[in-house]
Amino acid sequence: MDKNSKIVILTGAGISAESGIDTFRSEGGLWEQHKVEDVATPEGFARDPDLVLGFYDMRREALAKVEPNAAHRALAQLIAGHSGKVLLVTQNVDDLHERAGAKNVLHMHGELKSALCQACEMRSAWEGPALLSRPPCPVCKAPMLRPDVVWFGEMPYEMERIYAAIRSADLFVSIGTSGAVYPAAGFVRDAKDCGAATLELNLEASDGSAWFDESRLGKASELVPQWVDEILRS
Ligand code: BV8
Repeated sequence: MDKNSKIVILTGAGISAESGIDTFRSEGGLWEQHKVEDVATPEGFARDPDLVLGFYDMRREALAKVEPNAAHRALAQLIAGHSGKVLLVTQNVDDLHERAGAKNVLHMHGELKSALCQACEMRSAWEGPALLSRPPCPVCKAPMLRPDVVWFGEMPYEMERIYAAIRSADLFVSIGTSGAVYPAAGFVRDAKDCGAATLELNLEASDGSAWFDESRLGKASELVPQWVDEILRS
């Protein structure tokens, strides 16, 4: 690692846990309250659109009640302060990285604050009203908006850009993810195959821990500021 190193960071729900946003696979997590196939698949949306629109409206509204935590803020400082390239890829659909000041965040699974029109396929920044009320698409006016979120079986956004960054990375860091969902869970292997060093910061061992050169276990709000400090001082 030197001051011009290229770093690719992947974050998951665990980085937002201490801000009060439910993760997916923990006790009482999001997937315990709702079956994945009912709320995070195109088939579930076709079967019961109101259930799915309401699920994402509820999560969007909950964003107003939470704040970024020290881990989000530390990554924003790294992006601003590191003289090498940093690409922050998140699986999260919340806006806490941006609200902590991070620039150019890549939301590979989409965003709660974006709506996708099923008629004109345009994406629009979205603060509300609830999609459940079938508001008109800001572009084509059709009342056909859905959450701009990547469901199971759908292609994540900007995969080529992500793989290009991984191929030239010196360091790949995974923060707060269980390594249960692909293709994100495979990034560590791609990074290793391309010669990058790999580091995991997570509350507990993940499905991918064995693939990391180093795994630090603990809370993101403690581990991430510590690690960013090491990088900015190196
Ligand atoms: C696709 C929607 C085709 C938004 C989500 C192999 C290759 C390719 C695909 C597949 C494959 N095998 C299977 C598949 C299909 C599928 C898949 O992966 N299934 C799994 C279940 C086996 N993948 C797909 O369908 C993907 N699309 O494959 O397209 C394709 C792809 C590539 C090329 C060609 C074709 C689409 C996947 C996206 C699905 N959408 N979400 C939303 O509702 O939010 S997934 C959902 O899970 C979220 O996005 C979430 O981010 C993601 C991963 O979960 P995590 O973020 O890791 O959260 P989790 O709760 O699991 O873990 C939290 C972690 O944090 C834990 O480890 C915990 O210990 C830790 N933690 C908790 N507290 C803290 C903490 N850490 C630190 N500090 C703390 N305080």
